[in-house]
Amino acid sequence: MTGAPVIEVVEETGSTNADLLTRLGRGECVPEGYWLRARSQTGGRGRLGRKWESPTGNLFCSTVIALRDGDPPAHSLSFVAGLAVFDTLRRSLFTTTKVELKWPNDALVHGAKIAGILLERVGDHVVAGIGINVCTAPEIPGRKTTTITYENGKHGGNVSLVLSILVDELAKRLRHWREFGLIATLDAWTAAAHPIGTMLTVTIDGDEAVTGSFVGLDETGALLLRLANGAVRTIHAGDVSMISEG
Ligand code: BT5
Repeated sequence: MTGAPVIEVVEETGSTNADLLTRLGRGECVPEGYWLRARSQTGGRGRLGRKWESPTGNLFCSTVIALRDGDPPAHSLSFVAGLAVFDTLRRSLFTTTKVELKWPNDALVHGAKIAGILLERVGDHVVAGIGINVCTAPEIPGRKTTTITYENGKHGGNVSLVLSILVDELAKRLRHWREFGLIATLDAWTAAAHPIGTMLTVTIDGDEAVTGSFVGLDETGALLLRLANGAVRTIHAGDVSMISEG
């Protein structure tokens, strides 16, 4: 059983993910339901060694998932976290604002990145780190970014409230993943993602670029792309950019 959530807030740290990985790595008990939030992060991390811009006023937090016998594969927690972020944004933005998940786990509003997720594993624990742009959109060359307050016409800048929604939604999505299995989570993710037929370009290993239309996910969560020659390619890892909706 998972206890009631506990949220610890610190003024500043390098990276909330790094902090939880260190604690777990030295054998400290960090129970599921524990969340670490930093008001400011000096070394926010993205995937593959990239940087997460962490201006004060945004949400930076990490939590731990303790893997259990019978859980779906750990990598699929990326979809669980993506859906929790999606639900959080849905509850934090005007109902008319369209939120879209982008494989593997970006959250976009009108094509601009509003949140990012970083999953890192140590033994039988996964640290899920989530950054949500609440008040400040960093300027990043070649990339559109946005925030909850920008999309809401300056409303909704309460970081604690956004976190309390996220804590609730992650617990719900985690329960659903454990009770109903991976396929149910993948179906929910597909419904929240770019529509079938969206033209995507995927960069694999930093150099190979593959373009095709989004067919869906396979039963493991890999991305299925229909190429120009009609063949369907299965992609297990890569960075996606969207070209258009087909
Ligand atoms: C991510 O990586 O999107 C994962 C971000 C996870 C951040 C959280 S914050 C709490 C926890 N502690 C950490 O240290 N990390 C986690 P990726 O898919 O690799 O995207 C990184 C790319 O997004 C960068 O290379 C930029 O192009 C862009 N980016 C960086 N900061 C951004 C921001 N605040 N908003 C939108 N885009 C950003």
